[in-house]
Amino acid sequence: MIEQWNDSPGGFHPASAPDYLPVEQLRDLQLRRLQGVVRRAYDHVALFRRRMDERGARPDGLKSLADITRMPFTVKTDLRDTYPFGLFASPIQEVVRLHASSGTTGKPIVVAYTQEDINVWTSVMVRSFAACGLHRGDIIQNAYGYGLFTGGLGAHYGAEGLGATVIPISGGNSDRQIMVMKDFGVTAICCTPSYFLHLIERAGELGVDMKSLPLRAGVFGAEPWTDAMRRRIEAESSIKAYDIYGLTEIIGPGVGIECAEQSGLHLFEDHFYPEIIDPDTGAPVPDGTEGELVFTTLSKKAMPMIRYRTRDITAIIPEKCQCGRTIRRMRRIGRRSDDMFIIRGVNVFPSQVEAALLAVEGTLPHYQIVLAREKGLDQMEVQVEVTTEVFSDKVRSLELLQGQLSHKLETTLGIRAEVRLVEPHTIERSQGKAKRVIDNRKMQ
Ligand code: DLL
Repeated sequence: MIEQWNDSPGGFHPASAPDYLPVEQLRDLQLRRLQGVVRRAYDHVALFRRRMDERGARPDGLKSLADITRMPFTVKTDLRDTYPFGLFASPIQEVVRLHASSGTTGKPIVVAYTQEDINVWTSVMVRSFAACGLHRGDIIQNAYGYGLFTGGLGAHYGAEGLGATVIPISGGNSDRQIMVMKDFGVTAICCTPSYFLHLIERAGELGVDMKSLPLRAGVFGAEPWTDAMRRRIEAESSIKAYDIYGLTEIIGPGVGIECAEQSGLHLFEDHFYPEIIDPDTGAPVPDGTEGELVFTTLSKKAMPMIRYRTRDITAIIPEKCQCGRTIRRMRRIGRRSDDMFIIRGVNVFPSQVEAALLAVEGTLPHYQIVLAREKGLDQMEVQVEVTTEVFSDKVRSLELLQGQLSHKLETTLGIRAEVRLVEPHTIERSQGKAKRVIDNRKMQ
């Protein structure tokens, strides 16, 4: 049986069955699991018990999914304040794995998994890969970092669980990545989209034509990337680029993934209950409306999360997906509520800059935003690499491109930005999450 589903692109993986549950059944399952996880959090985690008591929100008061709004939110600082093990709901004897995510400041946050949690994580990653059309016989190069970061091991277990062949190469050493990709006949790669762009570029320099390789799918996530970026990736490598989403606090990668339709990310809502709230008031917003994404883990044992505020901004897509999955979709995450910066009173998100830059021909998908303060005034410089042809062309064409980009940025953002065209390779390449904004204002 198992052999048949998993050897062909159209095959159905049994692990994907919950993707297609009738909605009523899914809601029943979610409610039962929600009641269980809230009870577990209340009984085993002091912080959750105190917060629920303060609000008079008892676990046995949860009669419907809508009652979830009575529960308190959890935020990132709660994980820092209880560092390292304060939110664990299982004794350490039952914890088989720890991961951690480094924040921008201070101590990392630590998360725990029981064996059951690892099994759930593996299953959502199997479902993720299956949704991208991967199956047994695929050779998956896993270039997410192995270690405390969840990307490496999360994708690794998922690829093995799928029955595929996994190459645990981890991030970095681009020349070796390209050699392996070519020599081992890799059919799918997992890494951040920015790192894959770097690999495309490096392959070109090494004389390897990615388009002629068997590589056909990329499972890209861990950082925001636009549709414009996807088009560049797909055009330059002849692969299909899928968006995968997840976060350490909830499980790691595998919270949501695109299917073949590539129109929004299906959320594995039988395990992660999504809500969208108004980030200012905390009130739920209707499907289709943009707001902050909040998750409650429905089956986590070692470290349940109740109404965790991700700071990621998106909307639930109300329409059914063409693929037939019943689990809901969210729009791609273009921004976080905390990656916005303010320039002369105007709110700017890096993703807006990316979309504007890539809309203009002659740019390369490598850019950085540098913020500075001169004489008390905020300045924004957008550095973008341009093709060698443009760069070696007459000064005139550089000026023309610069003018086009300035105009595009101004109409998109509503403010003027300095545009600096730089030669290929000027901007630092990342092996993991790209750093798009350098804010020098605080240092001045
Ligand atoms: O980045 C887990 C992951 C690994 C996801 C591999 C996908 C692939 P953290 O380091 O905790 O976990 O970072 C989580 O990264 O809240 C988002 O802001 C951002 N993020 C993750 N995936 C996407 C995505 C991993 N597909 C934070 N699009 C999240 C946009 C993403 N942002």
